[in-house]
Amino acid sequence: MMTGPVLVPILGDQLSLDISSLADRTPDDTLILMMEVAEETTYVRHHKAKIALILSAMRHFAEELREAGWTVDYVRLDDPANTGSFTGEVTRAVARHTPRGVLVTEPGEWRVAQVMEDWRTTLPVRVRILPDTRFICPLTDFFQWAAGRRELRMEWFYRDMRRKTGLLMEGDKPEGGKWNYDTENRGGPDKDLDPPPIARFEPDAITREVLDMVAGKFANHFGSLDNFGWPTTRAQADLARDNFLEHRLPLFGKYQDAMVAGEDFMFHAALSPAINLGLLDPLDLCRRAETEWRKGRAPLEAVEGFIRQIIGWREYIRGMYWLEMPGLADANGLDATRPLPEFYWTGDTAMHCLSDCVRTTRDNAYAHHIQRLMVLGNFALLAGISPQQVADWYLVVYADAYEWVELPNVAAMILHADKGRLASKPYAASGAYIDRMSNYCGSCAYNVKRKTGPDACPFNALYWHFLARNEKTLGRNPRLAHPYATWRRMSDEKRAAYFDSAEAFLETLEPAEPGWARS
Ligand code: FAD
Ligand code: DLZ
Ligand code: SF4
Repeated sequence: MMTGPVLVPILGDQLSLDISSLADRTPDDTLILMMEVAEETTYVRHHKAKIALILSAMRHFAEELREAGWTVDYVRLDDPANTGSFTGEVTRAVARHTPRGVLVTEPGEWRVAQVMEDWRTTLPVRVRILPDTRFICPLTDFFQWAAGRRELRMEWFYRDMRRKTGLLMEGDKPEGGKWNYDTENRGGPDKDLDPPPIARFEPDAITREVLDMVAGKFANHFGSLDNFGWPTTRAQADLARDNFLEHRLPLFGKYQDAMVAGEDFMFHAALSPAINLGLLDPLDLCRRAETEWRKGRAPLEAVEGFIRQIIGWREYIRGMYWLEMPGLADANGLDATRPLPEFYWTGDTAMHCLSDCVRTTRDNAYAHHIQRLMVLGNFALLAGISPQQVADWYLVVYADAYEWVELPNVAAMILHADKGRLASKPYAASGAYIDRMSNYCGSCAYNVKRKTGPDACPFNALYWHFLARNEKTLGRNPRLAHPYATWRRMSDEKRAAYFDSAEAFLETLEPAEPGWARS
């Protein structure tokens, strides 16, 4: 019979003092286990900066816990006894500490949830798995919301979340009379835009040690460590949050869809890495954004847009992940099988929009939403790239990427692999959209106004190729009625020109070497 303290494993993206596994615990009767393990650092070949961020934040969190009086058993990656897996390390810790039970907060990923379920039978002590209360909508509530609905649209979910949290509400009515100010959030790349910089943090001794280790051990992973400045502590995350609220939130709304070459963060928050790690509380962040509006420091359309991303999109995406897994990982509703092009890793393409998006991804482990959706994602959709290969890429390259948030965005939002369970239509767009929302096209080798031929913007012919290719599946979608009517009205000659142009371009795509994403 084991009589030791309760063992509380805390995973790398559970770095919150109010994590549910600690809620009813006291330091004198609890042993916290944190594990750097090869299984997590290499199950995909994460961007170097993503690994550095997570390991540095974990080490800082262990310090924070110790300062708050908790006992932490911290297993480092370079510990010679490290077994390399969560299960191996929890098993070893159980043998070491003979705890009377294991108490853990549910993980963010299906893969790890299966691992934890196994602990119930393989470990010689009782294992309790608690819900992750850092999300505002419990999964049980989400499943109930989804049950029996024919259409699971984010907008309806979002309105319920507004009512539930009271954010931007006046009684039971939305502040300003409208739920959604998206139509006022469509500013393009105006000439004199000068977005204030995001907060960046000089690496301290802990971070420097991790950066050195990552540079050595993961040298052949994608991405650069040169610009590393992500917040790795709660105090830094608070500073990054305040910097955003004060300097960028006021214009966040208007320019949230705009792209400017070299302006890698625009007016976005750049807070997703800290939120997903647990360094920032999403509801607290939304309440602070609301205060900015109530105090007259940020306009309603900016604050509503920001809050919608978090209590709307983020929560909805997480609910959809657990609703649709495990099938979502293999879904391929549009039968897309083309391999991922090599330029997603190298940035080596004459398409300026894509090369700039890959560059910021490599330099910062970050691209903002509209780059992920309407450039990188749109291209993958139009070119018919395999959802599993695209999902692997997104999971590798972004500092904020965990499968629960990456996969629904990739497979469902951009690639329509779920046949429209999440989004009523694919976000397919030709070059005209990118030209309107960015300054990329002015300095591109391709001509965005040209529809076909070798110097025409590839997005133009690919757009029609995509619609034609998927007419059986998408041709009756009411939200695509207009483009399909245009396609059907086109002369055979024009259609053939689009088709040939797209095919000729697709022929030129070099497939990526296997091994970039998974060993
Ligand atoms: P902002 O634009 O300032 O938005 C504020 C916050 O809203 C974000 O920090 C994030 O927490 C939340 N948010 C906004 N949109 C979404 C969304 N669609 N899903 C979930 N949360 C959202 N986000 C991730 O956190 N991890 C991912 O792996 C990820 N993969 C994506 C893949 C694709 C194909 C697309 C289209 C989007 C993806 N997103 C992902 C969502 C979004 O692009 C990022 O959350 C955002 O770019 C993060 O930067 P930010 O903090 O500056 O966000
Ligand atoms: C992503 C990641 C990486 C790179 N390394 C670790 C690690 O060494 N230890 C750890 O606890 N977590 C790590 N993580 C985050 C986990 O992959 C994440 O907690 C699970 O995917 C569940 O969401
Ligand atoms: Fe991208 Fe086409 Fe514009 Fe070039 S012309 S930047 S490929 S949208």
